[in-house]
Amino acid sequence: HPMWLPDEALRPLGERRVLVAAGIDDPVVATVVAEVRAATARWGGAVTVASPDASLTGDEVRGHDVVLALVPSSTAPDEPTRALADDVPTASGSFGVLREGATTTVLGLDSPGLLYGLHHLVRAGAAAAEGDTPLTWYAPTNDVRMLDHWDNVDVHPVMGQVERGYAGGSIFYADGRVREDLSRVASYGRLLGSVGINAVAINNVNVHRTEARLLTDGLPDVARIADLFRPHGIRVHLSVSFAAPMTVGGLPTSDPLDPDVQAWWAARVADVYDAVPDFGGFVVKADSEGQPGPFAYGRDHADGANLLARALKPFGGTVFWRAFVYDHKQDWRDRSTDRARAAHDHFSPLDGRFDDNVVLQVKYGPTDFQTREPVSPVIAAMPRTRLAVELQVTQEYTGQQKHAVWLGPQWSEILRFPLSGDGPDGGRPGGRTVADVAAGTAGPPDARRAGLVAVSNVGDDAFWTGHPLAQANLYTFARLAWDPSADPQTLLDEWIGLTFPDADPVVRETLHRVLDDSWRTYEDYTAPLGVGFMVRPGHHYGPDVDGYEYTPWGTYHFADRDGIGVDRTRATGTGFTGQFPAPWRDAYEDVTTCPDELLLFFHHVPWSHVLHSGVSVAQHVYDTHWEGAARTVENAAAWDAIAGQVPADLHARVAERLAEQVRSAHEWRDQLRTYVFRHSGIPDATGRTVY
Ligand code: GCW
Repeated sequence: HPMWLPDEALRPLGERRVLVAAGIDDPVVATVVAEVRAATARWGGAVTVASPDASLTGDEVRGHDVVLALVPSSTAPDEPTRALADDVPTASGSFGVLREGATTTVLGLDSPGLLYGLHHLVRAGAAAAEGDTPLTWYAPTNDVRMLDHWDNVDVHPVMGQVERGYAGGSIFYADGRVREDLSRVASYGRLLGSVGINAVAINNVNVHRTEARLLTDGLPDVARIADLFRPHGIRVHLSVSFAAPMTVGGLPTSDPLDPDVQAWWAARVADVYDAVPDFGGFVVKADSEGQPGPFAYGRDHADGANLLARALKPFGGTVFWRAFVYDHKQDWRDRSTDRARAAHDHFSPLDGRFDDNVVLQVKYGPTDFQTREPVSPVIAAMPRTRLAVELQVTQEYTGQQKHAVWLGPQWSEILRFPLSGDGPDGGRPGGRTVADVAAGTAGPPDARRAGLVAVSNVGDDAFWTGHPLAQANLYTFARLAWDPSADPQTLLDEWIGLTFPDADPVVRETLHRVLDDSWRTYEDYTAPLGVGFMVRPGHHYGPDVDGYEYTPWGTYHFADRDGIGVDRTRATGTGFTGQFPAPWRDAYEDVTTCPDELLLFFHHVPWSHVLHSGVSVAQHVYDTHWEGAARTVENAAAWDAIAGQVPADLHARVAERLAEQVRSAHEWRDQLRTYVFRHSGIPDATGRTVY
């Protein structure tokens, strides 16, 4: 399945006379030429490839409908150069678009910029050939636009081939090694390049035995994978184990301050760059969920990250060091330990100690990719650290690609969240948002930029993502990584337009209807009011209200006959609210100003507590679960009604998943409503069935 690049989506471009004036020996330019060649061959247009040095006359340019050129090649005192203004952006990947007379000109600042400019035209479709527009520049907000794969080389006995993967096996690995046939990887690279992704990590952050050897014996295969991503402007990264000097290298220690350990990493990195000259760097999960780390040697995470950063520095590589560090073996009887506090407790004292080629990779929330969490206070606490925000495109806690849950609104809300502002009703204009911190624009002007990282939802499934509609999540993430201020609805529209280019308007309406509010619908029938983890332990699918209540994982809701929720206040609870900057530390502290949707994350309240919405906590659960489950039935019916208007295999796959969503949503509905009734004794005021 071609996802958002079916042949038809390239038709408006393929029907034109296109001139590409750029050096074809650049692999990304070669991709641009190949795209244009294929599209024009298919749709009847024509392509001319000119040397970048050829000074083109105005007539030569005007003889084409579309001109694709690099900025440096356009400095001759002729068109299209005279349009070049001073305000050319500097970020790699930037491009300008101009339309005069019958010619649309795309100027790439560099070869990725040319590729992104090409796909800008593809997205615009026929509209790209209408009217005159002055030169307009487009620059990515984030330098880092990355996807992490949690793919294992070996099939893991519990987690399988892809940890938290809901789309079949890995596109990289099969039968315990890197696949011979990597054609899916080539297609994937093309798709990602078309939406501006520029970095991929190809193995799980939980690094097991075989995977640790990608760094050594596996390098020729890593190089094969890098060769397939390079033409799309994407650099390959590896997740590495902090204990590799011992487990792979045979040293007696992995102490980051040990000179032999430092020399070992320096030598490994040199080998990696021999094999992959444009290697991106490492991703590291250390001292987390059993992964080794610097704590074993009494060192901190700055020592650990800088060890790897210094090895990578001479080659221009980056360390993505994850802040997902907490005690996963806590005692549920101990009410003072709060998992939500852990990342801030560990990392905020280290601000300013990380080398400039370290990016601290912070999950958006303080616990773990739940449907609803506050933003992580770590994001506000590290002004002297490059920081990337990590999202989860793979739907571990949001329906596992069985439920249609489009996460664009969730991500947009997180990215727009004002870390400093006037209060819960909205930020002060000019206040720093999560997106500003990730982009690096909140810091000093010379601050090194970072961006967004997400866990990919792709596997070897025919539709790539298991649920075909989950492709919209991958698309939306990539486009938000380019521009976090983009309206998610517009991005969904783009995705629909590209993926279903010939569809009847009713198809577009149906897709919007099923997806627009799907995140809130999912929230409605699953975990209420910011409480999380009411899922089946282990695989995390389906309801289990008390499943995690007496486990070591630090994920409790403390429901009893009187009430529910976690007291994280400074006054009487764990003090987590104190990790937030003003005004949030006070807004969250006070039950009267805490937003409803986060109430149970911050407070333990009686079942009868009345929300801002005017209903009690108990009644809120009764209502939202009933209504959320009912909406899944309406969505399934709406989808049935467009049978025959989208490809049959795709229609069938979505229909099968929507049916499972209906079943599962009713299971959630009935368990949650019944749980609340049995614990609180409060009846549902509407008299609907509780069991
Ligand atoms: O959400 C949790 C997952 C783990 C994952 C971990 C992490 C890769 O349940 O499967 O491990 O987060 O982000 O490291």
